[in-house]
Amino acid sequence: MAIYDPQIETLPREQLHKLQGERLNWQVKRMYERVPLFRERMDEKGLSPEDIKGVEDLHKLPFSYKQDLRDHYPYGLFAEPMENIKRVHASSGTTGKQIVVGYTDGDLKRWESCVARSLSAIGVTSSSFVQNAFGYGFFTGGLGIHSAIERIGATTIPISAGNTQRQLQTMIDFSATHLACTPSYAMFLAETIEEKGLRDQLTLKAGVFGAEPWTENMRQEIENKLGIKAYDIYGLSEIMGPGVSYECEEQSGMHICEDHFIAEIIDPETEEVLPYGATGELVFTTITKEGFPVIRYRTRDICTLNAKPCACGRTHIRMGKPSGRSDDMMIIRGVNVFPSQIEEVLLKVSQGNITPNYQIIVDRVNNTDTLDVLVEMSEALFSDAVRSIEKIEKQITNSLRSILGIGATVHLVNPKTIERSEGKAKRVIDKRKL
Ligand code: DLL
Repeated sequence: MAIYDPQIETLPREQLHKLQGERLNWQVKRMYERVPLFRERMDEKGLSPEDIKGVEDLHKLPFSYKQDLRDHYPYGLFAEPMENIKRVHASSGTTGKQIVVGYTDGDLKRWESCVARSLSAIGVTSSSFVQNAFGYGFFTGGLGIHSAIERIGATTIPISAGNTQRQLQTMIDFSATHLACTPSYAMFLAETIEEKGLRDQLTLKAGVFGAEPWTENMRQEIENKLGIKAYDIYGLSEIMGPGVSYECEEQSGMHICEDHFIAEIIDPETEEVLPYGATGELVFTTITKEGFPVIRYRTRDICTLNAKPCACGRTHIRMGKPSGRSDDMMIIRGVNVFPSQIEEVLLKVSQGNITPNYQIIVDRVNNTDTLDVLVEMSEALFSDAVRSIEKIEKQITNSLRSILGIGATVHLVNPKTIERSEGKAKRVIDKRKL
């Protein structure tokens, strides 16, 4: 598969490190002059831009947080005058007021090139047809992918998310070779294609999916049902949008565009920087962003970094699949519970009996928190004459109790009964907050 920007994507690490240092110095100086909140935080630490000589000094710099964007809503953290801001995007997230980010012309071009790296890595060329089923609008998925398809010179099919019948008709009639959307929507499309027996009419070769956590299990299902290769792409609005990192043909971690972003992993409690390979919270510093740059931004995404050389030849480090966000944590009967823990249990007991479609429902009944886990059984189990449903429910309940330390009620439900999503899946319904 072609490397979009070989000079940068395979730059020897010492040179990359040097480039990052130069860009970091530029950014810190510029933000100190232009972003009052950053200057205040530097002053509080008794730091001046001259104290930052290179990447080795990064750990001295103050962190930044999602709350900062809310507190300075909408434009308070921009580092360019508004006449240089060419586009804004916004994200409402699952909690709280929406956040707004802004891009200069240069930012939009750099974003395009990062996503173009991802699309090239999955085999998109000027003769491809890319069906872009990410939502267009404030969400960065639609327009972020769109510009890169145009940049590569492939044919864009800008269908946006939703309207599944039309998606399938278009995919077939317009000979789509590549698909971009959330993994949950890809699963939904794949199931519908299987149900309608349309697989033979597809010309799809590969797809790029992201914007939410997804498991290797989901990857398998999408690849098998659609007969394609399914690649991961990661990003967040605060840093840029899709394309902060992307998978290559090795499908073993996502290469971070390190010429634009410096990644660190920290212990979210102690804020200590952890070595490569350790699991912790991902923190990003944007070293080329003009409109809305951030230093040491706490993403809340939990994952690992891998600095081992990749067989594809790219030198940029890889991040593992984020397993979820540290702020996804629920407190149930006084116990901290992460959706990813529940997902892990489901993966372990799966063995072809259950599908990756599940939903967690938390409620409060008679002043006690309740936890219900709904999991769709597989078609095979559904049509199994012996139907060992109760046994599997019990097995999941026991595993959940030993991992979470609290009881949960597990329901194996019929295939295709959990609501499907056209965008990011809603895995948790916390009725206590409704
Ligand atoms: O989801 C940007 C994006 C669009 C990425 C299209 C990939 C494809 P936000 O809406 O700001 O931006 O949400 C960002 O989504 O902090 C992660 O928690 C999660 N996320 C994004 N990509 C992945 C992924 C877009 N590949 C938040 N795997 C991030 C796991 C992901 N989680």
